[in-house]
Amino acid sequence: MDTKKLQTDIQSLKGSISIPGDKSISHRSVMFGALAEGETYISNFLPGADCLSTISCFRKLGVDIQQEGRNVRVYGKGFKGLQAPAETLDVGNSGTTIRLMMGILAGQPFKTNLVGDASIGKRPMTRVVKPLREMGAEISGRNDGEFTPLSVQGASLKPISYELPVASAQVKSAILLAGLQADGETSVIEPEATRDHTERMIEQFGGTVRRNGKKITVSGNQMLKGTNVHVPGDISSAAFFMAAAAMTPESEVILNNVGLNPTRSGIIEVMKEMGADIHIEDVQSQGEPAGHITIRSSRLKGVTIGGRLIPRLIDEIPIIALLATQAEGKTVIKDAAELKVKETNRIDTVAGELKKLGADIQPTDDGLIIRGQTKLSGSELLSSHGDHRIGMMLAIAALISKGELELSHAEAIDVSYPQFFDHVNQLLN
Ligand code: SPQ
Repeated sequence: MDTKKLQTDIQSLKGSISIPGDKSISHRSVMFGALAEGETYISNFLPGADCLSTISCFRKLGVDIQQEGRNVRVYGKGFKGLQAPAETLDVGNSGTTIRLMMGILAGQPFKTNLVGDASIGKRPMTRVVKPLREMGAEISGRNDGEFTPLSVQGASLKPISYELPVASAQVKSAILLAGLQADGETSVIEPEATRDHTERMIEQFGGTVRRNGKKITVSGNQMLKGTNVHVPGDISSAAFFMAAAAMTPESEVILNNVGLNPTRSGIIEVMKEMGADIHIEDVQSQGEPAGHITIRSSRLKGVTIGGRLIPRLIDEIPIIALLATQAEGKTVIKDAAELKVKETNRIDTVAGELKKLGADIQPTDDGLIIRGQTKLSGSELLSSHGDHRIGMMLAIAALISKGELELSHAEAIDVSYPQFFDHVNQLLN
């Protein structure tokens, strides 16, 4: 366990940084690269712990993957070329790895055992297990497959039409990945639109996907072809510096090449509504839209966030909660009960940790209520609780707090942003 002294009470943030590659897209580029025929070259890959877990799982399935920092070459085996692993696949802390892998493994003619860390052991898997069993896979695990360790015995899959009970890109993607191996057409109907990187990537690798409102359909037995993927910067990582610059006086920060996929960019709309000064310059992109974001300090006001906006900013809610402590008036975050089943129960961890700094924040059944503006200060030990997004939110909270602050389990940040503290220091100098 790493305990890290945090920088507190800063004057301003200035400068520009290149945000590391998007975690969701990095995972998928390795997965599709492995399932495609031929070679895939990935640039600006995120070498965070979660994406490295995905690489390690595919190597155990017989896929040759060369990774040097942000450059990755995947020598694809096609859907029929994966090998039965000699060992259990360890997904570490990564929900995306385990849920999408299950969709892939459901169609493979062998049995695979899957484990993860203690946090993965508490995250619900029935949401993926149920549709994959309907398609014909045999899945067993603790509590009838609700939790890891899990094993997946793949089969020849039947296509299904499946209405998702929760808005989840991971469940949608698992079903689509299984659907690509099924005999016929598989559809997923979403309650609200979620991130569509899987759909975009099917097309980028030469496959076909049909979208009709909230219904997404793929046909089975498609052949995917290896390609070049340039991963844009992760808006979920950029969000920490967008918030930091907006909250600290006389700040101006430029974040280069950030992914601006509309299914992920809810944070920009919310911050604009709060009064943030944000300017976006679009850049050319292949597969995924991207741009440079300039953000300056400004006066902020409270907002209400809920409904279909939630899946578009679900991972940014911890940092939005911090931002709300610096906004005038009340911020209400609702319809976000999914936060309870992330790396931690993010409703409880956000409220509990920000209270240590004096924030006026109340957890609710499906979100948070925050009243601002509060000057933050404290001396109690802060904790990431092993959750990267909580760790980064607290490091940004410290920047605007008075007092001497330390963060325990700071190593969790490596899951999605190993360069995070270097970038904080870069913007302070
Ligand atoms: O991979 P993991 O651990 O689930 O990561 C998180 C995160 O904060 O980085 C969630 F805890 O992001 C998910 C996100 O919340 C990544 C993701 C994806 O790549 O498809 C989709 C979202 O999860 P879900 O459950 O809504 O599908």
